[in-house]
Amino acid sequence: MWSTIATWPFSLQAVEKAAQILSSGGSAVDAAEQGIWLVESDPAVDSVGRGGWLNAKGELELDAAMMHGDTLRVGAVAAVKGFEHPVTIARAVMEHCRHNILVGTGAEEFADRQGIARADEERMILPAARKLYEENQKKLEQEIVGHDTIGLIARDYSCTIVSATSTSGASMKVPGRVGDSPIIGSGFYAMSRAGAAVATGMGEDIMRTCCCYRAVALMEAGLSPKEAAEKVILSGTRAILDSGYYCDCMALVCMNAAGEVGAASNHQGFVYTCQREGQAPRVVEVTPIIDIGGIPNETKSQS
Ligand code: SD4
Repeated sequence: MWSTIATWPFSLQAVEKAAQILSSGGSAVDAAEQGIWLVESDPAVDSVGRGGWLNAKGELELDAAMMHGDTLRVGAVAAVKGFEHPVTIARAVMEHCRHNILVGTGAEEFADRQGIARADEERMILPAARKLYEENQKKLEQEIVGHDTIGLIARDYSCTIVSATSTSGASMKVPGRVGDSPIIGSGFYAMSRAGAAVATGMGEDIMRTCCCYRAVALMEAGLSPKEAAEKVILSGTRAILDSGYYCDCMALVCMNAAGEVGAASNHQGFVYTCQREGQAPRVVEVTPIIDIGGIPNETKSQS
């Protein structure tokens, strides 16, 4: 049975594309990559690829990753500039590089050697992102909002599970900042015999709690995708709050080895999309397992 799940309502187009590929016998790798392409190119999605949030220097730096659940091979790129499809560079790292993660110019030069096309700044940085950047410069750090990732999991007819991510990361981030999305075990993980997970939310907190590997380990131990996601989000949020710091948004979507899916969030408004063999695509709003919404943020740590 094929199955796919992804983060946020804007992932519906990606899930539908992935479903089309999976249902016609395509691979989970192709489904994840080509699904994510649509979101990376969509100018209406302001947190992924083209049109994404800018960093503190007004540049568009992108993070992406892919993991193959049969081979445990990983490809990830961080702080990449001038490419419309960082997920394709991540796939190329996974398939053709002896390393797991490449950053900045090293990733860009690797992409050139792989024949992946560059995109010029005019296409990638859109007027709305520039305008927001100007407005954000007048704001205090704690007033700046904006980050979201497409994380997508696909399972094909061969029972291979692949996870992949793509994001422009946190708006006004320090140049060179790497979020969770290209970090193995934090922003993504896949092991076909156990399941897969992808995360969205504030990368610094997701990395502190290694959300995705923990969720896959819990599914391997027999928890359902929903139970695993809820346990990880609840315990991670509590651990950060108990340490005396503000905990930012974190959400997870999970798939087990059988292709069943589930999700959890620590805030209102998290939505995922999914589709599996024999079913129509669904858009699902997640009831938070713990809600950080009402928690004051004066303890928030920034540097
Ligand atoms: C990051 N986790 O770079 C990403 C952004 C995100 O919802 O997913 N926000 O921190």
